[in-house]
Amino acid sequence: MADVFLNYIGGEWKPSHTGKTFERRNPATGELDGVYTSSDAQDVDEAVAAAKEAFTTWRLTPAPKRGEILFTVARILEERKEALAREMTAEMGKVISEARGDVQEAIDMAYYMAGEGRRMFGQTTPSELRNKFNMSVRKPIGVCGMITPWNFPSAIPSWKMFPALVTGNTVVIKPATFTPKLVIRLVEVLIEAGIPAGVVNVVLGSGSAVGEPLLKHPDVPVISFTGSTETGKQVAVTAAEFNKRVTLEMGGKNAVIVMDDANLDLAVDGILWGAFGTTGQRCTATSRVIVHRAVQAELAEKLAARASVMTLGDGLDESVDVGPVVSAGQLETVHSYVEIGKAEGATLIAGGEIATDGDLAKGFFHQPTIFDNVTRDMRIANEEIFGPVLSLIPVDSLDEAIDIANSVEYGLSASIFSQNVNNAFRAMQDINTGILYVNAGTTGAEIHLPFGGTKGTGNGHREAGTAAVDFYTEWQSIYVDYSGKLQRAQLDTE
Ligand code: UN1
Repeated sequence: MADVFLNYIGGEWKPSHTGKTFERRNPATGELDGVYTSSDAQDVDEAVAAAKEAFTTWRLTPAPKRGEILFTVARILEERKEALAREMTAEMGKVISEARGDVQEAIDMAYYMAGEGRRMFGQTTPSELRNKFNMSVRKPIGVCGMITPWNFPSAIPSWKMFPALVTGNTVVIKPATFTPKLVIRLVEVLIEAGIPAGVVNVVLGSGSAVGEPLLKHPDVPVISFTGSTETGKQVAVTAAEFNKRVTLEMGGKNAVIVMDDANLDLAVDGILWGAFGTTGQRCTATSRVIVHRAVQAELAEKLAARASVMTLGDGLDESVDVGPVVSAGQLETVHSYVEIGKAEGATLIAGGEIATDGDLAKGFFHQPTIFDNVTRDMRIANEEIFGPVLSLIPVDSLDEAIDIANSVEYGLSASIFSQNVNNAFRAMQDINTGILYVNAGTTGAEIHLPFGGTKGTGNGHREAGTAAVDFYTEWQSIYVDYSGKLQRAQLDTE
């Protein structure tokens, strides 16, 4: 089993009892990238039991000490950043510069949550009675089940694990089957940094064989899920049956508004980065450009010119702009939307084809694609594509632009390019998304602010920043009466 990556349960690397494996191939080259043990409910039971046992001591480990382990995690990740980034590119395809950014996001989160070990602020309040002391403290909840996606293989697992750990919870994580390696690497770093046995457990395998039993396990009171809206809604329904606390980060259909007074060259930079970074496979990707008619033609021309010369290829080559999509299935989905856009009558102004020249034929490459003259009711203007396809929707006013920006079922990220401060503040006030940018694209969230979305994107929770600390803790309000007599609140007041 030497070449098979294993589960990590109760402080030991071990194969699943199923004896089965699954493999992952590099989406740029088709080469074998890793073989993984393929688990099921029995492995989940074992991992949850280990996490439950470890919770009894980890919850009492002083929070600053837990934070120090995360500080060490950050230091090790810094040393290993380049190696991890290279493994990430080989595993899921994003270009190497962006893979470095993904690891950096985990480093940032480790430092942030390390500091949280010395904060975890609660409240003290006055009492309405004399000789009585009131306070609220944060308590860990227990075993947290985490189901993570493949598009940010270091960042998103770190957003979930580090706040859960610093606040005293234990973890069972099921990484996406496309990116188990990067989560294993993260756990190796946690082990080196001194995380005790059982505090973090990894179970590898599919959503149905591992994710579902984890979701339904009675000893897992917390579930954190990032993935599609379709699956997320089912997660919410199941979690509700078991009265679990659940955070959902789901789809996006993020819009950039370009007003007639925008700095167009800046808008072009922001849009291309937002639309084609990570090959469009971000929840926060720019997939709609809502453009004022006065600048539509000029913007379309500039975008098409730049998109058409972007270099496709293996992301390990520093000169490559756009890597592959993650899988054959994803390539098919992306391309089906190109056909849908054409059939709906949108004007194709860049790309549109699956790319198969030379070595590209070995991987899953799709040309950066732009449609112009898209209307608000078209499917390509409403459905999440999760690939390098961008739609330009012309409008006559800011009111119309904001109305269209808000008209989709999702509410993750949006942006406005305008040099008019009044337009910017109108957008900030009236756009209904969890994240909003002014004069930047729709991607680039930093880990110290809440991350998440409104409407179909989420369920009201946020990840990152202090919002994550809220999610992974339960409040306990404590009243200490040192008067030596019965004092009845609301009755014995002065
Ligand atoms: C995601 O797309 O799921 O803001 C996460 C961004 C990144 C995180 C994206 N920092 O685009």
